[in-house]
Amino acid sequence: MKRTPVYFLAAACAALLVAGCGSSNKKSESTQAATPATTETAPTITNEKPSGGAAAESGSTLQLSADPGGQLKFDKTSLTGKAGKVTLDMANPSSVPHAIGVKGTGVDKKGPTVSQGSDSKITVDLKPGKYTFYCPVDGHEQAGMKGTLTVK
Ligand SMILES: [Cu+2]
Repeated sequence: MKRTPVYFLAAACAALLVAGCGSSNKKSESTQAATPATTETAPTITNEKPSGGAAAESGSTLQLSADPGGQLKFDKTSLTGKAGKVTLDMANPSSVPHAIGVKGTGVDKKGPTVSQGSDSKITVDLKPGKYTFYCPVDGHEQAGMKGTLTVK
């Protein structure tokens, strides 16, 4: 009577392990084979959603940074983005306050001036063309804190 439960448990465990392994393997294999991806292979590369509805979802973010050494420049002098909603996210690791702005082709938007350790962000709706991104803090753009944003 004492040993029966042990044998029973051991046998039950072994059976479960074998059965569990075997059946789950077979199951996942047959599931994958039986249901090939039918919806993800459609050629939808150029299908842009009409402007309006889901613009926020299709927006892109461009990241840049102010010069960490305190010079009046960004870490990039050119950026490339996709037409639509574009967010510029400028990190400011410098002890000099900076901000991010975009202007050109009817656009003129400035982000908040932020101090060290913060990000200045703006989101603009851009058409294809060339824009200027710059720091709107007095004198910074003139000192060279700017670059070209090309939108395609
Ligand atoms: Cu600046």
